[in-house]
Amino acid sequence: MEDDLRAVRMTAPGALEQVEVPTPTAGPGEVLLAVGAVGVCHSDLHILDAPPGLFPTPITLGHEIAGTVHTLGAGVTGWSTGDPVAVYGIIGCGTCRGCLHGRENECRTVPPGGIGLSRDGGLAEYVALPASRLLHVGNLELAQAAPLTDAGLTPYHAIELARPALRPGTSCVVIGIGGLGHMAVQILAATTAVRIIAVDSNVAALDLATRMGAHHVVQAGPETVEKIREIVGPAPDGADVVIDCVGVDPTLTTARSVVSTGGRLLLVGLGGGTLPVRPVADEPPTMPLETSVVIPFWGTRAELQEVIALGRVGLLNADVQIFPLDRAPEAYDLLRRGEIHGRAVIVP
Ligand code: FEH
Ligand code: ZN
Ligand code: ZN
Repeated sequence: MEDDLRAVRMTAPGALEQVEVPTPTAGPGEVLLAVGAVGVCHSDLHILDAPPGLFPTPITLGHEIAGTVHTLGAGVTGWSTGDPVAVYGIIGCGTCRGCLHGRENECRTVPPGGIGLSRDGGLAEYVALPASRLLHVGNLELAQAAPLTDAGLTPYHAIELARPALRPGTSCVVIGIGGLGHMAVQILAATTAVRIIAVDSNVAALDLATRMGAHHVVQAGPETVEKIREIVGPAPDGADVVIDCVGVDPTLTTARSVVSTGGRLLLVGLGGGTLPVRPVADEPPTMPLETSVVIPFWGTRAELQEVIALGRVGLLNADVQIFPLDRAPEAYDLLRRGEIHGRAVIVP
């Protein structure tokens, strides 16, 4: 094993650069993974932009990882060199109520513990991580398997939370057909019989949504709400479920303006927008009665198993844009400028 490897690190708050670092070794209970692919996630931009001290530096970013097992640490069983795997990125504390119930995405650790969050991630040629984070991916291409671990898992978990409302013949609006939105459309098409309405300002994204199973598309603009309401009907009826994959003020306003009485708003996008909550009062309410609002976070390991199963039977395919490791900073810049469609994936 050569001494140093290439990694893309947050070397200081806000600073992303490619560096040479010593090849990690697999500790007890860990494996050394040869990284096959790692997705470029908007949350990495939030990590880069976070207040100093919230996330450790230097840290190798990348929390959406697939690869092959290179070496096993002491005590690791059930895995073999060469196994193709996906990585469940969360590392829960194991003792809080969320973790005890298998919902490590509800872990009370702050900031969230995880690969590429609290310890080195996958933007490198190799990464050491707990064997407990691995899941088999079979013959899935690694550039397809990596996006499943976050761009797929996060909307899948959100849809699972809303599944009781996703009855045959109901309607679900997906706002923002980017890395998570295009996966959300596929998951709805593969696992429900709801009417899928995709909303985005970009025509190419709407074309992608149609190819992925959306029944209606609405180009966002001055009349977004009116166009959606032509499909879901007038207030106080409306969309049974709205998944906002963007999370900025305009999309949150659209979401709360089209959701039905008794509907569910899933705020998946971390765009920093505000959702005003004003029940019936002197002023008109900001949302209909009986609206449920959920802020999903990532997903569980059990759900990732199901997401991988969808991928392995061809029902969940990420629209990927491949970049080599040394163009990772460029990929993040393109993502920040809104110029990545589908999911950017780094292949070291
Ligand atoms: C990852 C790390 C920190 C915050 C949010 C995220 C999401 O991308 C997980 O889906
Ligand atoms: Zn992410
Ligand atoms: Zn915990």
